[in-house]
Amino acid sequence: MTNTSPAAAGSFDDLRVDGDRLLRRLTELSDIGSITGTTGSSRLAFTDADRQGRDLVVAWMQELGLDITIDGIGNVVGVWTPEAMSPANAALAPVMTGSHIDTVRTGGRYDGNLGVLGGLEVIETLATAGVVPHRPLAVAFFSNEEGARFPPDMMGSLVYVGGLSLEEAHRVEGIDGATVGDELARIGYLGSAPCPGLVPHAFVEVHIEQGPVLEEAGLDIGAVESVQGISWTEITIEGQSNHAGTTPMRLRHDAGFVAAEITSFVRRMVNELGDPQVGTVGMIELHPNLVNVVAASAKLTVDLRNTDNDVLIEAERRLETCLEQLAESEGVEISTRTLARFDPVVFDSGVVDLVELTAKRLGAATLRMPSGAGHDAQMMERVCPTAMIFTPSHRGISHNPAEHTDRHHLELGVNTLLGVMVQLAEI
Ligand code: HGY
Ligand code: MN
Ligand code: MN
Repeated sequence: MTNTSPAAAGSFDDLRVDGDRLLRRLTELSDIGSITGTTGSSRLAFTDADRQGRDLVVAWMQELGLDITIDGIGNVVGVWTPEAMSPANAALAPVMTGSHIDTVRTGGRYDGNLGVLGGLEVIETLATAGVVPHRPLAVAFFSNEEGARFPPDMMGSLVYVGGLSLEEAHRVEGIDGATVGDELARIGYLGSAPCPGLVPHAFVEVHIEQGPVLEEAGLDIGAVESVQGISWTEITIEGQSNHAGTTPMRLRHDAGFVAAEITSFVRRMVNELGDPQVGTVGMIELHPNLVNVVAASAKLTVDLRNTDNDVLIEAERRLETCLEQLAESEGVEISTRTLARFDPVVFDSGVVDLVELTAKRLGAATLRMPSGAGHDAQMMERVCPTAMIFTPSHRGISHNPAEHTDRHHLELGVNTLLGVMVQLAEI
């Protein structure tokens, strides 16, 4: 999409979202699954807390009179078609925004929630002002963006764009042994709307940066150009449980030691490859996990990311070599399972331009930048022109209940979203 005309820019220049209403909704949503003493929440995908969050946002969509659909992976889309819109325009594909409302176990108030509630806020602001865009607007929340309970991440939006079959997604077993299909049915969000879903005219997502770049540079808005590649691997190590006191070191097949070696290897390898390569061992489980037993087995996860897919592939190769060497030297069996693998994604330059232009018109200091985190927008880019709007994260903290973005930047991000959506509707 290259002919992004700023012509419509003047039509909403003086329109601003209602910051009080936005913050009120963000607070009310984060009170569900709230983490005591913090502003954060824990709403892992398809848990009861996720269901409660869904019910709340669906109720807000109903209050706005949106046409709501729920699909087979639980994605929820609300479409706003003002009565005053001409039938011809009402029949056009909508400009869509959205994000996710599931969280990690140590979730913050804004990750994902800002993108969904910001979309509601844009629609309510336009409806209240009597502004009729050139085409319908839609706001979605996609299921299981985090992938922390049921991998991969961005599962809902991946199914929405046809990148994963509904059957395959339903069969995914979570870290607690439940399956996606059973949990969706249990919480009442196994919808009937078809997957792949409605293809929007364009998609734009506002999200906190979740990193330190904007705040450290004293900037206000990120015009996100790309998302880095993501590689998640689950590693299972089968050793031999033995007595911690009587077993000489030369006779040990210690799965716990091997897990620790892999963890330190990942850090060394990432340092050798240098920025922007990142690597994380976020989960380690030992069995039987007892003080006086050499660990029989271990399961751990490795999250590798890079903007350059060739370097990411090199990192994966080095990890594989490390596992082969450890299996040999420690006499253990090592098996791996890919939990997620997404190549880097480049967003539509025309939409990125529009984000940058609109934010600048609102007085923001902007930066064109990549995203370190995965987002639903990276899946939507497969089917329509897409980009993202970043707001700064205080001290770059996220996936942490202390996650914070100040009100000024929350409003600036959602006002940018409003401008971009109205202009995209004109194109
Ligand atoms: O893992 C991610 O980047 C995102 O938070 N799902
Ligand atoms: Mn997110
Ligand atoms: Mn997240």
